[in-house]
Amino acid sequence: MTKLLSENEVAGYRARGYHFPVNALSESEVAEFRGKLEDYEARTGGPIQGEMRHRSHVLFPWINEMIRHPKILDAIEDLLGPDILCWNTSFFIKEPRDPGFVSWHQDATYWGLDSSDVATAWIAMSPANKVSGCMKFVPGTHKQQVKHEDTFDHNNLLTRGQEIAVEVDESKAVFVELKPGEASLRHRAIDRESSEHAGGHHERRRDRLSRERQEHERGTGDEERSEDDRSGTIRRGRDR
Ligand SMILES: O=C(O)CCC(=O)C(=O)O
Repeated sequence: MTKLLSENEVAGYRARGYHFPVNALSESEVAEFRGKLEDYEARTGGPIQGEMRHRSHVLFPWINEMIRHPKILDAIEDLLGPDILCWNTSFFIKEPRDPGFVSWHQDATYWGLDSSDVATAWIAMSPANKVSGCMKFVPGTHKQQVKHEDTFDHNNLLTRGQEIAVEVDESKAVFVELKPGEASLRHRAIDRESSEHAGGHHERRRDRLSRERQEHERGTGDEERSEDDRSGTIRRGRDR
């Protein structure tokens, strides 16, 4: 029996490689979490930067609280089972008129995790839509891992500008539009990208995502992965 998602939603996730929207945080919870991010940014004099954007559940108590939110855990349990470890958390924030974008990529190619029991919960803390540069997914692409190259484009929000080196059928792409408090769940190998914020008077796109994996999953010794392993935290179930 599932805890939050319906059997159909779980089947859809397995077939397409993603599911959204999940009604995760209430309006007051989003307002509280946003307030905490904005307090931090006001104290430090600008948008959250650099190392603070990653593995942030070990840096900010409120993010540690957010990754343990029962709705997120229930949805992840429906996909991965009861032993859940949060392996990493990141912010991908887009400011209006900022040229930052995310190229077409699959996380699975450079994470160095050896199992597909890994899902990402992406939680919108402000509207994620075509204007603010929401993500796009290509359904079904999680079934095949493809070759990537590093572009080092300095506007690319990925560390090395990793990009899929074969053609992506963009005509099939689905815009992942979310309201504040909603989440998307996605498989680690889904093809995805997100464009720059279109600017104008629209507010910045804020979000936070956490990478979840089943505790029994073992790695391949990749260097980026071992840094994340050191900050992994059990959220539900047991460390087997
Ligand atoms: O938030 C985005 O726009 C993209 C995030 C992403 O692709 C990632 O986490 O790898």
